[in-house]
This record gives sequence, structure tokens and C-alpha cells, in this order.
Amino acid sequence: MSSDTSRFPIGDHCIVERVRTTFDIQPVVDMHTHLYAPAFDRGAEDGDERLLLYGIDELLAYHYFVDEVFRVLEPGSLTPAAFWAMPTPERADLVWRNLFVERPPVSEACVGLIDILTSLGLDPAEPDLAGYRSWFAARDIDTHIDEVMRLSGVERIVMTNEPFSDLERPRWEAGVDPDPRFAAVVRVDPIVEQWPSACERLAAWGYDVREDLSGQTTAEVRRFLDEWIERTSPVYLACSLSPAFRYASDGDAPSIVRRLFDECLVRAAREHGLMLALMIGAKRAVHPEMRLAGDGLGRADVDQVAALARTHQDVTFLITMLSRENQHELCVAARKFSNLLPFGCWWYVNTTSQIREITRTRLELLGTSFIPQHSDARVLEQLIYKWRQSRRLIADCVAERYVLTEAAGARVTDAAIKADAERLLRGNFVERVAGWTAG
Ligand code: FIX
Ligand code: ZN
Repeated sequence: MSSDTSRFPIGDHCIVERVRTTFDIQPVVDMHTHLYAPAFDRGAEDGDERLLLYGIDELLAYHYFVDEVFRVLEPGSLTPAAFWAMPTPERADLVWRNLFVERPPVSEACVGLIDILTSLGLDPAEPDLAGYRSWFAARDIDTHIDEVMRLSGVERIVMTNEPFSDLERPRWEAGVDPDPRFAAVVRVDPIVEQWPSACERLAAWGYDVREDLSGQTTAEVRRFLDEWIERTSPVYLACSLSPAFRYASDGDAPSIVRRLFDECLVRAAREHGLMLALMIGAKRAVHPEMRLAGDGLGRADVDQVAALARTHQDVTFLITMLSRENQHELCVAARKFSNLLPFGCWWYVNTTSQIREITRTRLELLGTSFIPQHSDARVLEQLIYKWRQSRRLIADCVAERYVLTEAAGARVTDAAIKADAERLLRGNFVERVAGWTAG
């Protein structure tokens, strides 16, 4: 057996190939992305902001590369303001030159982009973007979506739909044709994270709400949620929360946040038979000038998650946390409360080393009763590299467990491997979505 413990005990055990092959072909339901069905951009004119992002310029404009390119530019040679003033193609050229031409691509996002180009049959060593641009420009978007979903083995793409987004809300209000390849989610961070400003906007939209939650406020917030659930038919409700999230009460009186959860978000989830996804740990705008690239992370308090699960044991909470330090605690909380469903290796822990560490911990503590991954893709073609990488890492972690299972004397059949791949890559999610249609 190899001495390299990073491969312990997987080695070249025959079961490894059976597991890898099974996971490679298992259709995936990607339960958290920022992708949109093309119908959201129907009627958009040239120059209009698009919701569905795809193609080489958007791939290189991805906020992960913004962080990384500023680290290699000559200090002071470019301010974030000057960077954002550049048109997208110019920003893409800058990223390509600095992160791919002038040095080998090494980071997760950089290697991922190379995987995308080669998977699409393109030479990843072009000195500039002209060739890629004409290739993508020739693609029909619906055919391209189907091809990317085929290459990534994604059966259905779950969107992140934001009623508080001034770009997205009008598209819904104008009417969006459903697309069976995409499922909706109602995402309402502002209600919890920026209640005062959310309250003002709800009031402006005609809801009788007050910042102190007096009067009909929580009933009106429920009406807002009910209307968006009616409009979008979401597969779950979602909210991201800062590391400082507190569900506890302030003394005897429940806090504003607690009432917004108990009387609005959780009640809406319960009454509509939906899961509530909480994405916890993002410190928004730690470097505001970097815009979407300016978010950081912090360690959150898993006791707050446990308190929610304990108070509402009839509601399933999908939970993902951004801090590496929260991952083991979340697994233990999920052992205590079966209505906690850990999902994904989110954002800054969506890296080779962290996916391996987190998935190993989850398998050791939770068996196969969790959702190992989502892509968080913001640009369509990212599905290709994110799922190729995660399938293999998850498969190898599962294979490690099977090797130990068999070493202890049990046998793991091909049917059992297939069943585990199905539950991990789609079943643990879709079986908790009432009326799930496979697209
Ligand atoms: O809150 C979220 O859904 C995060 O995933 C995003 O805000 C973040 O920008 C992202 O796309 C990370 O991968
Ligand atoms: Zn996301």
C-alpha cells in the first residue's frame, strides 16, 4: 500500500475504478448555481445586462479571477475603480494575459478554465482571446446549454432567484417561460441581513410593514414570500447569513431576526412544504471597491443553526458554511438534528484540498446522508470543470470508505455503489423536493 497518506488507503484497490466509473456517469442535480434559463434574457438588446452569463469574456470576468489578477499586477498600476471602468472584453484580456499567458495557470479557477477550453475542443494555449471569441459567438445558446449539461453530466440546474434584484425582478414581472432544464429558488437575504432597507423596499412595493415588526408586518412579509413562491414555484427557499448571524432571543423578547425566521421564513417553508437553505459565513464587502470579488468569510456559530433545527424539527434546513473551521461542528450538529442537511463545499472551501477534507469528515460522521456538492457556477461553462473535479474527489473519498468497509469484511456490490452515487449526486436533494420533475 502506498506510503502517501493523501491516497490512504485508496491505493490501487480494484473497487476504486468501479466507484470512479459509477460517479463519472451518474446524472447530477446541481442544487445551487447563479445560472439562469435563457428565457430571462429574451428580448434583451445589445448592451443590456444579461442574467445568463456564458462565453470566454464572462468566464474570465468571473470574480474569482478579479481577486487573483490584482495579486499579480504591478502594485498601484491599476485601481479597482479603473478596472471596473474597463469594458468586459478588456478586463478579460487583462486576466488572460496576466494569469494564463505570462505564468502557468495554477489556481483552482485557472486550472478550471483550462479544463473548460480543452473539454470544448479548444486549444488552451492561445496568446489572445480572438479565436475563443469567434468560437463562442457562433454558438446557439440553447444547443450550447445542452452540450455543457451533457459534458458536465448535469441533469438539472437550480437557479438563485432574487426578488430584491432590480435586474431580475422585472424579468419575472414581465413573465418568464419555464425551462425544464432549470429550477427556481426564492433567495431573500435582504429580509434577514438588511431588514431596515428591505422593510423600506417592501413598503414601497405596497406591503404594510414596519421596521419594528409591529402591526401586520410579519403577515405582510409572509404575503410577499407567498406571492414569490406562487410566481416562481421554487424547489426551496434560501438566505445567506453573515458569520454574526444570531437566532437567539434578546432576553425574553424574541429578536427581530428570530421573529423574521419563526413567523416568516420558516413558516413559509413549512406551509409550502419547502426546505429552507441557509448559507452561512459570508462577510459581504470586506473590500467594497472589488465589488462581487470583495466578499470575505468568517467563522459562524453553529449553535445558532442547532437552535433553529431544535425549534423547528418539522422543517428541513439545507446548510452550507463558508468557514473551514465550521465544517466538523456542522457535521456533529447534523448528527444531533436529522433535519439539518449539510450541502456543498461552498466558494472558498470549493478547492481540491477542502473538498477532500470536508467530504471525508462528512462520510465518517454522516455516512451518505448529506449533499456533497453544488457548483455555485456563475458562468455556464463552469459546470464542466466544477463537476469533473468534484465527481472525482467525491468518488475517491467514497472509495476510501468502501476499501475500509471491505477490509472489515463486508462486500460492496456494484448496485450498492450505483445507489450511493445516485443518492449523493441527486437523490438526497430531489427526494426532499415535493413534486420534483426531473426536468
Ligand atoms: O451567496 C452566494 O450564493 C455566493 O455563492 C455568492 O455570493 C458568491 O459570489 C459566489 O458565487 C461564490 O462562489
Ligand atoms: Zn452562490
